[in-house]
Amino acid sequence: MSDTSSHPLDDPRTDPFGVAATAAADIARITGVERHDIALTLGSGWGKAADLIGETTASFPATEVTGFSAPALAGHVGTLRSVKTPKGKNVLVIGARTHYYEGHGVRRVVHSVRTAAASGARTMVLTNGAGGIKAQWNPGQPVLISDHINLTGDSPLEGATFIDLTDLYSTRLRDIARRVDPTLDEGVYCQFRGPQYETPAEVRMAKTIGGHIVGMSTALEAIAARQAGMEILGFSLITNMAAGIQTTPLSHQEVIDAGREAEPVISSLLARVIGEL
Ligand code: 8IG
Repeated sequence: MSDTSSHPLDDPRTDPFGVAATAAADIARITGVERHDIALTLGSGWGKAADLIGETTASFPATEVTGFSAPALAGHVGTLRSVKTPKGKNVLVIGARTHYYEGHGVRRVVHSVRTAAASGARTMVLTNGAGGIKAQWNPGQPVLISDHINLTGDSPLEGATFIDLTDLYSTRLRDIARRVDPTLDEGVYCQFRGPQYETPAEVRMAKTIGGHIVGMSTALEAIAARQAGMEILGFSLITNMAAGIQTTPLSHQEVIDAGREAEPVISSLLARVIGEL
């Protein structure tokens, strides 16, 4: 499904950072908050966290902000919020993720991250629902992302932009998260293009090359966040064991159900971690 209306990021002559700056100005105007300190992208299952982080001072459809697209999927809420933590930090909560598999190009995928950076955020917290490869994990379990393997064959960087990705998922922030919950395990996130889930053979490949988590969102966003100079914390909710690790077929409904069940626990975990940032 392609829409025929023009989008500012679809014209290759447009500067994506200029669009992000305009979007940040929109957010400052709508929220009355000049700068945000932390940005949080909510993936499947993480939606309730926003309520626990602090006081929501503004909540508005992402479509009111330059360059944001309407959500492609029910369960992916297209709302942006400004939340003030008890310590007085302003958190921009992004409930509207554009996925690579929507086919709108990587500029639109990372627009929310670039907008968050342009809004002042120095910390980017990325959450997602994903498949688990490690045998000891169970659906409903949150894990930290320690590193990633980008299997999309694409990048948010344009031209000869050589960006270092060492410690992309900040060791410092992971340590803070583990202080809040010492039981948190971590793993390497493999981003597949999707939208189909993997074959069992693809999951075996991911495992062989060092992957522990399979998903469709976070690696491209993390690269853009690093380019913008942000410090990154990544969480995956294991909603299902990856294909072939679990013997039953994967279903979107299973993913939704696991997310709903885990939501109270992981949301409070996330809120406590953000309170420590
Ligand atoms: I939720 O098993 C969720 N997202 N690629 N594989 C991939 N993405 C996912 C999966 C999964 N589960």
